[in-house]
Amino acid sequence: MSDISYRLYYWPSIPGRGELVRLTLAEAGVDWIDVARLPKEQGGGSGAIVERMKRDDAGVVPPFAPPFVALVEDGVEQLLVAQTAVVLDLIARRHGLVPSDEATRASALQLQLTVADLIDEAHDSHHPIASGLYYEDQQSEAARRAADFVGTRLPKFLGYFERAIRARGGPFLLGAERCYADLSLFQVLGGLQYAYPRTMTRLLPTVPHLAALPARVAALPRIASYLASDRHVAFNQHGIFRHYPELDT
Ligand SMILES: N[C@@H](CCC(=O)N[C@@H](CS)C(=O)NCC(=O)O)C(=O)O
Repeated sequence: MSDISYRLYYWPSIPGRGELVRLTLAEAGVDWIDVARLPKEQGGGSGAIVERMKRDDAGVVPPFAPPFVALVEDGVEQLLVAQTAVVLDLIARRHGLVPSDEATRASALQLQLTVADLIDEAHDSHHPIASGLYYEDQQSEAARRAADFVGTRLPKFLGYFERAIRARGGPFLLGAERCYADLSLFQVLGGLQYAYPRTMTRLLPTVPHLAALPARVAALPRIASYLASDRHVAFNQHGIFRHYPELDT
């Protein structure tokens, strides 16, 4: 049997999209190195990400942004993949986190990409003009955008995931078995709870199947031990999900 491990490249101090990859690697039960969280003298730090993105290796499509992952088999790097949904699909297919039939695999990817859309909109609710500007420089636009997010878009997304769980009988997105998209949805619901606690307290009772999902994911043995480990990165005010009480109306 070949020896498989992964090298994850993601910003060291925020959970962000990197946490979706960590949850998937943890549930897959594989070894991974969190490259940027290694000390600089061991090739870590954010510089390692930037350097890797700038490399023009023949035959390798360069990543545009983290997270990206290198698959290492028997000590040899086999491939480098970016875009969270593609990364998760790759890991999931190799380690049994998604059924192998084409229709179900496509459904999982559909759900994952819808989670990605929600992540983008959650981010844009506090940074609607530019990621590179401070929140304080776009606060009035953020107030307008967040009002639409909590009033219209978030209820629509949550209602959609509630219907999706019910469509295949639950309790997970694809039915009785968890898949990688459940892990991402778990992370996003946690992020929304962190960023918009008042709104989530109001909305969650309207989506009971979805509201029950986080406890089920957190109880998966590998996820429970990952969450208790120091590999897990908690939500903070620098990530995609930020708590600004004035936006949580
Ligand atoms: N669609 C990409 C988005 C990647 C992304 O926006 N990454 C963020 C961190 S979570 C980043 O560092 N972006 C840098 C940039 O867009 O220039 C994915 O889902 O992986």
